Amino acid sequence: MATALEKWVNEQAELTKPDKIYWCDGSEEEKHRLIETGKKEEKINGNPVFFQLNHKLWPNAYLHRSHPSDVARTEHLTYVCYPEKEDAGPNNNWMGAEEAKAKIRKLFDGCMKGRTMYVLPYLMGHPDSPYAKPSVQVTDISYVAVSMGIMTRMGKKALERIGSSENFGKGLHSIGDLNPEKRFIMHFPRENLVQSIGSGYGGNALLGKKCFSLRIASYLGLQQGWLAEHMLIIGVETPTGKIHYILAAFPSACGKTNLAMLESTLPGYKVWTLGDDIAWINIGPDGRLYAINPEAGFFGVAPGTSIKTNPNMMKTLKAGTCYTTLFTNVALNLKTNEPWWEGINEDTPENMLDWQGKEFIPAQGKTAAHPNSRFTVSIKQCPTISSEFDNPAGVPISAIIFGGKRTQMIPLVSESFDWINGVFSGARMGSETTAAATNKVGVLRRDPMAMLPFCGYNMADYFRHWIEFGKKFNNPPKIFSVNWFRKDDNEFLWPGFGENIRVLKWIIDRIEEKVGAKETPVGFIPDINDIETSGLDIPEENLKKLFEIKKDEWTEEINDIEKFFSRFGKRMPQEIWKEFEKFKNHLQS
Ligand code: OXD
Ligand code: MN
Repeated sequence: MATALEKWVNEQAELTKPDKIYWCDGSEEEKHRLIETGKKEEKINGNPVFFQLNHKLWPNAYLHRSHPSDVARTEHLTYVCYPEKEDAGPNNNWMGAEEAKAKIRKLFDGCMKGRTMYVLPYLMGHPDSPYAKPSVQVTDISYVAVSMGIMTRMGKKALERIGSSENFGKGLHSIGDLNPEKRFIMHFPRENLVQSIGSGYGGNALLGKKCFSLRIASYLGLQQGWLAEHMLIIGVETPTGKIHYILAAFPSACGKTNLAMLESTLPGYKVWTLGDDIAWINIGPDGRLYAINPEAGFFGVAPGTSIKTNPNMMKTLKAGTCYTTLFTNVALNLKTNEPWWEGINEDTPENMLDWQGKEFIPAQGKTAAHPNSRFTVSIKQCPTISSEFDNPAGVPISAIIFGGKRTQMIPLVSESFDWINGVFSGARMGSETTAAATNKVGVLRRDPMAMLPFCGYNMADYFRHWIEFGKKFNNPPKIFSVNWFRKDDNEFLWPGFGENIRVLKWIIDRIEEKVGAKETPVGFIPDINDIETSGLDIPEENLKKLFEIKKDEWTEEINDIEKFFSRFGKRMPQEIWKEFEKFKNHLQS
């Protein structure tokens, strides 16, 4: 008798009518075969799905060019579908579950005719982890099948974990005809189901990532008492050899990947990488918080990545002797057949194709690589991978950091007074938008805990969940806020990148109770003498400016926070409003 999984896959095939069905095992040998198919048989916008890059310099690396209208997450076409609109909240686009299904069903009907349906059984999390979740995605494009093979643990172990159970994540994906008018990313959290059509872009199409591991998982976390967060996970080793595990939430394309594999400029400090995008946080058997990275790879932003800004990522990208690496929408150096993007090095090669495969003419003033061009690469290639990466229990958490891209006002680092004040500092977070989504770039928007585009339910309930969750575990981690991006006279005040270890050091000194701090309305801030600046050429005046809190600058911010919180009406927890009042009075007094 067919299992629930086989039955579900057959139903998807009956609807989409592929010519062939192929069950993926996730092996490297299979990736090579799928890449050959993508090179020879499948087309996107008239182009083959993959181009081989210079394997001497970039082992196992391939280039993919997406449809020019399909280069980033499309938040306006992303829906969370519950029977009641209130359950999706003002933070989500909502469509009634039945209406959504009827609408999208028509688009899926026969959409795989002439194509292969790839069946991808995968696990988010280590196969032996009690926190791991099995899922299956079907898709009709080799690029998504190969990418999911890099980003998840795919194959036999996932099938074993699903067995005859009905309890697995379900994802139906097709690139459809790539027409943005017929593009929808629909989530049905109560059914553990995602249906996505019309896009091959990472966040819209690799359903294990944002769709399942954040939107659906955040809802599962609400039901089951855990958190799914848009956070990197690192272990920071101090000169004594002690390792503190830290989580950090930043909006998309704000440097999470760089921080996740930071090359320390302070002797004796070292950062170990566990994840660069998503953390699932559970209460462990000893009552402490533990985090796992459900993913197995990085889907990072290429522009700006270089030996100077992120040497460990450059090593990761070139280490692909065992695993496949993909580049999406970067430029191509025709002389050397290498990938290229703005910021990779100082020179712009002469003979290049831009991200769309057209001759690159610098005088036209456009970038050669798309600003949201990406790499997809296995975490196993990362030279700083933590020895705990495969620990099924996860790592115990000492601190949580919230950060946004703010050119004004927000201090380099501050520490919340307690858990609830920390939840408030995450809830009031704002950040300037980036090219990771198709919205306008550089506009300030409130992005609580960097989860605005990813929380799969009403964020008022999400804040309440954070508050309630905080009452259930021992040794609550301290909560910090950081901002690497503050400017004065249009110049960044802080050097960032590897120098951010100095901020991590202060955070650890606070955890280890080695230094005091000054109380301000936004939390405790360092005495500037407690920030280690040896070997760093930064004027004291700039350090002071990094921590300046000017009352008049905050009026607009306070109003904006109040306006944002008010959108949640009565559902907003009173505890958050109480923190807001304290914060406002403190800033205005
Ligand atoms: C991502 C994103 O791809 O946040 O990680 O957009
Ligand atoms: Mn992300």
